[in-house]
Amino acid sequence: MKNMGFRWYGSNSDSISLQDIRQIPGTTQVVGALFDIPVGEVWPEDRIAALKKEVEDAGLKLEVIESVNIHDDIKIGLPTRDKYIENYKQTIRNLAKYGIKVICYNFMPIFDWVRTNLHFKLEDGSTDLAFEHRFVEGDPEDIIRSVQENSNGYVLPGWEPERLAEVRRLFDAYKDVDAKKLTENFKYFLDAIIPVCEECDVRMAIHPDDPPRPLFGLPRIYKNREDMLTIEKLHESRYNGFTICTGSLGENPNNDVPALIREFVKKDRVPFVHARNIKFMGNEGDFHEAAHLSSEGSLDMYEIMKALHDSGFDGYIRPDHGRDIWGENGRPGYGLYDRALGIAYLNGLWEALEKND
Ligand SMILES: [Mn+2]
Repeated sequence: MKNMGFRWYGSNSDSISLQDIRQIPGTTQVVGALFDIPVGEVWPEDRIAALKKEVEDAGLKLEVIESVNIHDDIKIGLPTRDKYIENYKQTIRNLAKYGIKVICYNFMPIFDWVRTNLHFKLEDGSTDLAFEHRFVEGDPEDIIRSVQENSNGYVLPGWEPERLAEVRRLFDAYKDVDAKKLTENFKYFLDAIIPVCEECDVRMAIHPDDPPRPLFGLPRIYKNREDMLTIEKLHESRYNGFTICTGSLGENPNNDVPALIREFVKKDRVPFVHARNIKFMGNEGDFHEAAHLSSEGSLDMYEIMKALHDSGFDGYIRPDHGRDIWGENGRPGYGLYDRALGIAYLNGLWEALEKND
């Protein structure tokens, strides 16, 4: 696939080098970000320029940013949101100057993705991320402690210590924000930024809520097809797009992921795809992540790639979380080997689909 990418955390905080990524066959894009800029601040041009140069010097491209996170004041709808929205608009303009085409982001309150085990052991001895609902029925602070104790010293996206320290304050701030209010605040944000995106040719790609269900009593607004129909209408524009994360959406067995791809790619609303597999276990909605192959999980990755192919998808795609294999003990979900295997597999499916035309 021409725009196959690999998520990278930067030379200071990723054990994987750009040269490692360059050596994964059929990989052209780095999906990057400036992880140390506090949420809500403008991304400085010189830092964007330096990242871009570093990636290009390694023979790769930087056209997708994941993520430019959204300040909680915007999601809560506080008066201070206007200041943060202005900053966000300036960040979009700054990124556009350096050839960025897609910004992946999410609109989840307080937490980014949630897992209850970062080292779930599979039969073959590899480990991956898992989610079991029974572990999140209690106090959010229990799960926070568990994530911090199990992340191998890495800071996971959305789980930065400075955010977690104020989690109690945030829960209080969100107490009057239900799904309706969150959707209104989302529309307010989109109405402000999408005209800038149109002007700069940068497409927004919201990531699904992960897992796609309410947690700790907090609302979730991108869980399924119905939510996608609502979101696309909040601001009608191809610049108001989706990241289709096959794993996140697939974590609800009622979501037909290939059908969602066919519907929304045809509507030109899918600039970015995360391709990964999950395997259901135990109670409904419980799962562990899996190698990318259809045979290893509950999702049919051939049907997913076929849906992309049949719909004429020409956006950006990357493998999503991988297992820790072959003795690798890196950032949970973001090791080198299993994601590289994922790319080889996805590219193989794609070649077969192309040649079958
Ligand atoms: Mn994803």
